[in-house]
Amino acid sequence: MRIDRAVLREVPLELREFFEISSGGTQARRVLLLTLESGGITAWSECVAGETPGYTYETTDTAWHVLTRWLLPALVGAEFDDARHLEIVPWLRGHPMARATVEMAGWDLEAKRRNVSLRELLGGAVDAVPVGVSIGLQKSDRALLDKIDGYKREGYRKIKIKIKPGRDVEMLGVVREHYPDVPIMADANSAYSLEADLERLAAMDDHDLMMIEQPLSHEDLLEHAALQNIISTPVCLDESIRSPGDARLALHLGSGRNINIKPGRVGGLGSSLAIHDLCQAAGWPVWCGGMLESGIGRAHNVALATLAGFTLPGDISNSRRYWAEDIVTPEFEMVDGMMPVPDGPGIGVRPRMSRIESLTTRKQVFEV
Ligand code: OSB
Ligand code: MG
Repeated sequence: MRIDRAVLREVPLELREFFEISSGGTQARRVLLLTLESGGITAWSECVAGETPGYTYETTDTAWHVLTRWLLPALVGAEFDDARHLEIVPWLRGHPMARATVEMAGWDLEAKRRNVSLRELLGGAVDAVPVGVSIGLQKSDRALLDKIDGYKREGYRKIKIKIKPGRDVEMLGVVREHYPDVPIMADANSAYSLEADLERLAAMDDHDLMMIEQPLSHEDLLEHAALQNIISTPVCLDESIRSPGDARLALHLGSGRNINIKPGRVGGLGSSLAIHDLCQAAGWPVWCGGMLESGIGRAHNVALATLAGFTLPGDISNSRRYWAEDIVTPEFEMVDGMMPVPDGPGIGVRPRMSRIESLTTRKQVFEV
């Protein structure tokens, strides 16, 4: 099989509401969409890099650069036995989100070549996955309570609340007072340090949280292990896990009790599977995170979340939680807090080509 053509597009999408985390906010994403063409098949993926280097060092623009300067020129014209392993430019260090863009389109391509769903190719067995919602920092406790109320009514099975110093323990206490039984977790996006905030972090134990996600530095597994030894709330790792090697180290050190897997953050679906397998062997649950994806990235995430180790609800919300109108048909919409898994070939949703073309602000074509 040969990659005949690759097209990288930049597609700005406005979020229905501002999404704020401890390191900053997002009102619109400049989504990079990749199509790979091979033998008449078109495969799709989305790059999850954000506007600023506030979650990781990658941004939309670094990913565009790495993809157009190195990854895509090396890919087009190359021959592969199995599109799940588009192992190209082996000397290129880092940039997992740019790399994952190619790798994930490869999985869609391989699934379509075999005429199976991405879920089936990945080895997932279920036809729907449990769904949670991630709520950004709100202006007031009242605003947060209203948001939770709405999402609870919609049927979300886990409510994730972004926190930062000053908007944490007391705020979670108010939430617990109003909703004693709702499955709640907090995500700090690395806003704390062990040295300055141990008392605050330990006080989270009072609020019966499912977990606290990435409280400490994005590259410190030792401190997360020290924290997990002190607090009883399970620690979840997000930013700290960039590869199966990081996961192995976290398991060895006891840096938490579960991992949020985002294929973009770890370089693709292959390494997501490896992390899943490592966690399963060690008895750690995993769950699928999100990066405010369009329906294209979401389809990959939903397929991944069908694997047996994904026992906690993912950040895989309805399309309309993010966008007035998604760029795929059908849009993603859960039923009873469960997201149905598309069962067509590959990602199983159809990109709305005319809408995508009309939104595209930047496009680069690579051909043999
Ligand atoms: O930390 O999980 C995170 C969005 C952007 C960057 C980081 C994170 C998030 C989310 C959103 O929490 C999850 C979603 O896509 O719904
Ligand atoms: Mg997170």
